[in-house]
Amino acid sequence: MAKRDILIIPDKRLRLKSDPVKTVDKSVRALVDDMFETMYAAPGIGLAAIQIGVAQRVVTMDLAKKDEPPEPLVFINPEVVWSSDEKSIYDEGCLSIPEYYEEVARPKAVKVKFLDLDGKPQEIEADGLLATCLQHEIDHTNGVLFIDHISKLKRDMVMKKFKKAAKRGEYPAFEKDEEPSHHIG
Ligand code: GNR
Ligand code: NI
Repeated sequence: MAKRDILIIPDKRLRLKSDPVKTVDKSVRALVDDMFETMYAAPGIGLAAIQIGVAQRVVTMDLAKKDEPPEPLVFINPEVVWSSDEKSIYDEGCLSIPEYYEEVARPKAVKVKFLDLDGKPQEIEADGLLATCLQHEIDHTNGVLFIDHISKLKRDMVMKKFKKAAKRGEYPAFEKDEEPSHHIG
């Protein structure tokens, strides 16, 4: 088990479309272990593998409250197969966009098919926070971030702030942005 660095925007890897897992083998279980360690340490309620730089369609989640026992959930190759017309609004955050929160409207309920850790096909119907989080994580597997669902004005402001922070080296896990900075400080 190892805690991994979480990629922060504008890291381009966050825009990759992840590959489906072909076989749920030991290497996938090792990845899931690292993802839980990273997610619990952050702390976050969900994590997609691409957030630690692995472009595979693997998601971990734990929606248990602090005073409740852990409820680790794993979704491999998750896919929305039905979503409600009714929308719900949730104040979302993302470990790859630290300390930024904004309201996002998404389908209130979804049906998601996925593989479990035994490689067995499963399907769940979710609403509430589970539905929101599943959609947020499935977006990550497709290179989509929650700021893609807010206004362009807000998204541009967030991107600008994080590009500037990256140039200043404010986040240790930051990858260098394209242009070199012309000055120090
Ligand atoms: O920890 C997280 N909290 C959260 C809150 C509202 C909606 C979605 C999330 S997921 C986020 C962790 C994360 O970035 N997962 O990709
Ligand atoms: Ni996220």
